[in-house]
Amino acid sequence: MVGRMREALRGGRRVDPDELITRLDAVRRFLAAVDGHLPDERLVPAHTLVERAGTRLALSRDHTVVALAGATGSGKSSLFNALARLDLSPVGVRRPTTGVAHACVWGPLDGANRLLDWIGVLPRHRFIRESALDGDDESALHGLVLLDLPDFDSVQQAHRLEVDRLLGLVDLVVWVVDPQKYADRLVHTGYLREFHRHRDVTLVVLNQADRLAPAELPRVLDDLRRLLDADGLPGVPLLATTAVDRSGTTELRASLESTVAERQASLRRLAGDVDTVVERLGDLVGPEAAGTGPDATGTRALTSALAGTAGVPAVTAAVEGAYRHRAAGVTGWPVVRGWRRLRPDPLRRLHLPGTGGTTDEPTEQPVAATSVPDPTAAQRSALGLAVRAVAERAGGDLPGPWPAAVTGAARSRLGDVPDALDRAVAGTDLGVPERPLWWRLVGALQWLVTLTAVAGLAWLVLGYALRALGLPDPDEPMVGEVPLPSLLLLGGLLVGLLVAAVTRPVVRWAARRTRLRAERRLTAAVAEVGEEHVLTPVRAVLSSYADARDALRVAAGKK
Ligand SMILES: Nc1nc2c(ncn2[C@@H]2O[C@H](COP(=O)(O)OP(=O)(O)O)[C@@H](O)[C@H]2O)c(=O)[nH]1
Ligand SMILES: [Mg+2]
Repeated sequence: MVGRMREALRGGRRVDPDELITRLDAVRRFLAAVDGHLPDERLVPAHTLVERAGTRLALSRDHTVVALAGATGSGKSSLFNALARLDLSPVGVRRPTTGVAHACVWGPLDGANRLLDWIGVLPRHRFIRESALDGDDESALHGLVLLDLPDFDSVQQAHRLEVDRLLGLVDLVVWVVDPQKYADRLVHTGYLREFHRHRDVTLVVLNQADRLAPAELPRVLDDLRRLLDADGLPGVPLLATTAVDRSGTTELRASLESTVAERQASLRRLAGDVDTVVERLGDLVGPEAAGTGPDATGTRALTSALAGTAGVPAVTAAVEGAYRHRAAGVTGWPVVRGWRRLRPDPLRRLHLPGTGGTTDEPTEQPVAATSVPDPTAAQRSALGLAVRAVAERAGGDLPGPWPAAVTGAARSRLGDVPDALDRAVAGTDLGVPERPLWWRLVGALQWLVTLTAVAGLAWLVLGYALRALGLPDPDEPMVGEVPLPSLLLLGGLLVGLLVAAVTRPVVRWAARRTRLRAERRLTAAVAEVGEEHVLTPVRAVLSSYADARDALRVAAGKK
């Protein structure tokens, strides 16, 4: 019987300490990855586990903390005393309820003391087994720290809370039930079912077996076994004990001896805790990894919304206008150039720095200096929609609270966007030239032909004047059939018109090109604002998600 018992306990999985530590580290990594992205209340059990496991593993691997838990009067204290072979814990008849745990330590108390400090058993409720006589036949239990818990069905809530707290800390739980109350709903639904992930650190004893007729015992044990199966605890060791009889605890003692010898209970307990935590966190990550980040469509839409908000269309229209305005000022017919220059330059009206072509002023200008029109309400809401859309496209398929985290990240720096856009526009070299060489050449040509025409005109006027005054009229030189002064005047005028006719479409074409170049540069600048203020935060959340997912997979014990 004892042999079978040992087999039953050894049947549980072996937990490799290194593997357990790897899994716990993965839970820690998970918590670091999701920090700030997921609601804290979902993470409490994982935080508790990480902290508790770290302490438990650091304290003592040589001790096995076993708790006797059960309802009032089931015989926990009697079993505690019987196992300790001492009358240490107050038994029901004298003191029906105690709100605190009592501990008995087998072996030297030193190492166990820190463990008990952590568990929270007061020094005056700690007992040591070894110093009290008979060293040898107790040596098999060396390393056992046995706890007599308060009743979990106590009328005092403080006692029940204390039981719950202690059940979270111990390595192995011995559930003590008695023939009257073994089917009690509270123990099954309230406790045993909750422990189904801790099957291999759970033991059930039917105490007060002496109160049953020998023929009845197997029937009650069968019935109890059935209930345990229904609790999700199939195969947990189930023993019958009699606390008032010395030989009535032999089996329980043997089973505890093998548990202590194995030194697996604390590891199994924590492994079960990791299982529970991982299972509860399971819905926070999906089966598939998320995409790599915001997609091209969403990004394009975001950039164009940002461009609208930044007033890029107004600036590029001004760029084209400014090019034509300036070109006309330099290449136009000299007679009307001055008049043209009186009209304002469309780009200078925007007070953008660096609009003087190649001779750029420093780009770090005060933001408020530009007069780019403020975004309209429609543009602002278009930007809001684009930000939301980019977040939804990037994180919409993620499980649980993640889509909200992605959207939150996308919007997190929206307040800084207007200033950043102003700086981006102000800092962009729009590439509108002041007086390129070809303008000046055309301008010079225009001067030349105009002067030619003027010279011709003057010559003609002079000829008429001389004739009118009856003075001798010098012979006008002839070019073919045409007198030279008329040729100069008409030719000058004609060539001037011709140069203007040829220049105009070239200027228009060059203005459009300049506008497109400015548009490209501005788009790149506002795209960078989007990258920094919207896409980077989104990517950070997605990468956290990937980390969390990976960590949880490791925590689950999967390779
Ligand atoms: N006949 C019999 N009585 C028991 C046994 N175990 C405990 N008792 C009695 O049951 C009552 C409650 O025991 P106690 O150890 O205080 O139960 P606790 O409330 O679970 O700590 C006491 O009167 C014990 O003497 C047992 O195995 N057989
Ligand atoms: Mg008691």
